[in-house]
Amino acid sequence: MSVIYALATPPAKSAICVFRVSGESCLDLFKDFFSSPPKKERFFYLKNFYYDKRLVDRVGVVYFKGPKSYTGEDCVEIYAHGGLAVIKEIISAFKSVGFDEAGPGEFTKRAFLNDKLSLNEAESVLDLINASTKEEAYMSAAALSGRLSSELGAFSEEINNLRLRVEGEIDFNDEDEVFLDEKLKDSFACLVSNFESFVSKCHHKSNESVSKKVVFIGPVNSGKSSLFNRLLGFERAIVSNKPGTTRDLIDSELFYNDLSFSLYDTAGLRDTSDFIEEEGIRKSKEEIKNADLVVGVFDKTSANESMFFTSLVGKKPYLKVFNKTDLGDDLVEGFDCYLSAKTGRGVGDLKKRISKHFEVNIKNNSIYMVKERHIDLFSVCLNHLKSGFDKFENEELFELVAEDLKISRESLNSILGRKSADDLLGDIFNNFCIGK
Ligand SMILES: Nc1nc2c(ncn2[C@@H]2O[C@H](COP(=O)(O)OP(=O)(O)OP(=O)(O)O)[C@@H](O)[C@H]2O)c(=O)[nH]1
Ligand SMILES: [Mg+2]
Repeated sequence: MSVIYALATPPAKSAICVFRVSGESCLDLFKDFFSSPPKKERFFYLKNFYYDKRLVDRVGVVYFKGPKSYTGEDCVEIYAHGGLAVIKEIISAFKSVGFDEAGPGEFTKRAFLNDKLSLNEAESVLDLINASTKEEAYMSAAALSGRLSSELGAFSEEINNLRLRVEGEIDFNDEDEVFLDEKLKDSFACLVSNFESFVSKCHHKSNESVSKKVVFIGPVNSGKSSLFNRLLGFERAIVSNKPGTTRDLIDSELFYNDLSFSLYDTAGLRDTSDFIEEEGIRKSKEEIKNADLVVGVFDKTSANESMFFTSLVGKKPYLKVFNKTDLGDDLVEGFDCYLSAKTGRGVGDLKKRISKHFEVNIKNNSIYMVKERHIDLFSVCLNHLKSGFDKFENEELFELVAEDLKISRESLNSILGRKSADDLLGDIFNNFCIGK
């Protein structure tokens, strides 16, 4: 396999950037960059990195000799200063000696192919990176730690043992003696119930809960940008008493109650002849389609427009907010929240409502985060275990029982990645980021 490299940290200015390199004997190619390449494994060196005989940076280097590395191959990690020019020069240096840029998930794919991770563990790496709540992170870490794989492996073994015992019964029945082994029946029943309770400990994150996009809409001057800033806790969007201040989409991340949301401030909607503002309004309407939750912001003067916005939002989840309560005007009925972006009063209630909307219903006994693919295979396994047990109890052909057990076991082995088709691996690893 070729030697691959990737920037494992974001391609942005930062204190430190990390590069990973993997491939058999890749260390040999580092002699071009260092006056003396690192020799000792797993030791943090501080060395001058040269490209074209010029000093690029003084970097940290760690060498992992395969198979004791993430990918199972020889690996080198470089910790450089996170300047864009430094990043660019290191990439040029790597290319000059023939390193290939890694594709999405290629490091983890190699780790899987070299038996460093099972397939489901490799998938958990992505879940851990994408976890946006504390609970999701803990469940993904539990799945990645190997505990899920060993539970699955134990079930796979148990099913196999049971199948061997059932096959033994087939020979026995050949002698025309129908005799149901009660111990075997108990083991079978126990396996079905244990597997059922194991499945209940696995949590599947549906795609809807991955994105948490909250879009603020409303008439001009209602205080959308003020509320957006108040929620973020800093002045991100420009606020002014001039209607039509916001003309483009502005987004920012908000962390609240272990959840993170993307908030979008939009241009207020009104009839306008200004081309730029019109474009902003078009984007605001477009953004409603992409939203997971829409927050309509109104004040006393625009409250009567709320019906029009309700029709615009259609079936999307929608919270209607009445802003500027500090002005002391009479409150208009029919809103979900009454608040003042200026003083902050009532804003906590809005935050709670937003976070409640996205709360993932994680069952109390959930331990592992799993993929839809796993849930589908769990149900194949469970259905065949149950139908095998029914056949066994009804003394149907034991060959059919053995076949059910065989399919059950195969479905668990597919989760672990034992005998995986190439196209399945392609689907899984293409969702990864470069550098993982
Ligand atoms: N008294 C009071 N004034 C507010 C409040 N929220 C916003 N304002 C004022 O209302 C005006 C408009 O605020 P913005 O936040 O720019 O309103 P917007 O909805 O983003 O306006 P556009 O971007 O033009 O659509 C500004 O003068 C704000 O200071 C509030 O809670 N109380
Ligand atoms: Mg605005």
